[in-house]
Amino acid sequence: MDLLQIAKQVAQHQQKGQEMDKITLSHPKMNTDHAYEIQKLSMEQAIENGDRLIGWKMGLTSKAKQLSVGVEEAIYGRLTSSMELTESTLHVGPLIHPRVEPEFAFVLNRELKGEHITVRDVWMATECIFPAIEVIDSRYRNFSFTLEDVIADNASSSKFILGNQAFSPYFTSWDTVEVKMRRNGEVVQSGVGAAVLDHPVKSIVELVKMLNKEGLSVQPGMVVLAGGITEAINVYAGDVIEVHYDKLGTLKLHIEQ
Ligand code: OOG
Ligand code: MG
Repeated sequence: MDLLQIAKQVAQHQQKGQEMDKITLSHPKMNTDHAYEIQKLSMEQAIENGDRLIGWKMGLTSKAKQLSVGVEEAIYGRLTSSMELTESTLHVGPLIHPRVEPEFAFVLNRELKGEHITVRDVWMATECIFPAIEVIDSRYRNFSFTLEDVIADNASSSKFILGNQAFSPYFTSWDTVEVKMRRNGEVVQSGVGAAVLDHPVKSIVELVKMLNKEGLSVQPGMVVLAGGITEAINVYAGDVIEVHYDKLGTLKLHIEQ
């Protein structure tokens, strides 16, 4: 199995927003180590083309999300500068079948690494937390994949947007924050912070442990998306998405062609 060759193909499909077949169809022996290596190599392709690694994301951190995609394990992906939306408009023309989900984004002010990382270490290293919306867009047909496929496709990462207001980590108990997502005024998903591994901070602990196995760490200044608080919903040009985070305000995303 030529991992670099596969990674180049994945990178192309990600850049062009084109569907592809599951890698496991042609490489049934691919395991999660191979898959994370493909993820790393494909993101290195993007970085060679001018993109920049700015953080990490956790995915499939809630039971509901695991059930909805049939994958029962948390995964991580890489966030780059080209994924960050700086205005509240998402253009779906270049994407395949985008979905959006509410998340919390942690911004770290010191390195986090090692298998013995604790919740306390994460709090001490958290500069601030933002309410966020993640846009996922699996490159696989029908958003259908195995654990290995979704890891190789950078955990379906596509875009993300942070709110304008940063909050102190001590502002609230993040597991109790209630979240409501509206599409064109109608509530389509609701959830609470505890959906993410009982408390979103645990997702950062989990990430650091997973990265440690690859000899990697979270760098100061990086942003980490902790994982979807509700299930993701499909979005189409013309939609207006509003996510209300109790006590933290509302994020809006205009979906355009
Ligand atoms: C995998 C990515 C999931 C999350 O927050 O759970 C994810 C997928 O569902 O395509 O980003
Ligand atoms: Mg997500």
